[in-house]
Amino acid sequence: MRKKLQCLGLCAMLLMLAGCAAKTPEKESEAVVVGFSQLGAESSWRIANTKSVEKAAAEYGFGLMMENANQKQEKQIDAIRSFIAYQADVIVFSPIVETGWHNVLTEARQAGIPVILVDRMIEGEEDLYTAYVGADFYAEGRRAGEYLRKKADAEGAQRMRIVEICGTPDSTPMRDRQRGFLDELAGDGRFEILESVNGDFLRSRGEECMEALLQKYGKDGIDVVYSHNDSMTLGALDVMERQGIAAGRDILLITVDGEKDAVAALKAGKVNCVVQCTPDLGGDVMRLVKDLKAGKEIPRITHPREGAFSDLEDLTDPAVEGF
Ligand code: GZL
Repeated sequence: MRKKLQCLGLCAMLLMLAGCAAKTPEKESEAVVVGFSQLGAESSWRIANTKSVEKAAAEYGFGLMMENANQKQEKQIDAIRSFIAYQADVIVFSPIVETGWHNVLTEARQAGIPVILVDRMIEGEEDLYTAYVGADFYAEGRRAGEYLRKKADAEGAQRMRIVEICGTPDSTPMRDRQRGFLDELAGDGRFEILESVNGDFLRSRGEECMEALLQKYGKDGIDVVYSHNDSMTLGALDVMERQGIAAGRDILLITVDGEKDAVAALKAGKVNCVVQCTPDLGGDVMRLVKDLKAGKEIPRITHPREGAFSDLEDLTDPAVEGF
């Protein structure tokens, strides 16, 4: 009996070793599993970003476990813990806010799983993530301010009263789009920020904010709306049109993202400046995953190329298009 068991044990071990030996490098790359925690589906930008990550993972032959947190940080934390339990090869996530990640990212580091941030940053904790792929939001804010300075020059405006509709509080795009805009206008006495309100990157909240701001300041009391994303801008546009306000003329509109509807509104003269923020980050992310798994050094920060379109330039250029 013992002999028979020894023989079975030997066969089992041989089969297991054979299985391991069958893994070729190509097979290894197909075996790469990426855990992706997406923060939500709050805007066209976010939906396009999710599609970009999914498409790139498929192109690289990586397995992708994606969890959508529907704007809840605690759901992102749960998702990251599930990726750790599954022993994903790499964790990719877009932190909805910059703080509150220390414990879960420490768990990922203790599990030996590298973390790549996509689209948004976290505050400090530099040793808890390997790389960041996403926009330079501060530069986006400065581009918005630069446009407004040039517009004021072109129009000979001596005073511009600005209301700001902001994105999700404590998020990187909100913080840095505001900081870049204010820094660009600092010291120029022509510009006055009347109020900054939270629109949470949502179209419905953008509508509510615009109604409240018009109620408070009147349509003759506001010269410029600076909105941190197109979704909120399109909501604000709806309100202006309902109230017979000539958006783009009576009140200037500066927006960020560059989705098709916003670029169409620019070409129709209803929006004055669209600052680009590309959602197409998946290719850069998955290239870094591949290099990481190959043991290569990867860049700490990867910013996509971005610019801006405005009514101060030729909008018939075919390059002026949205995503
Ligand atoms: C920017 C991204 C922002 C977009 C919004 O990279 O984080 O979040 O500007 C989206 O449209 O909701």
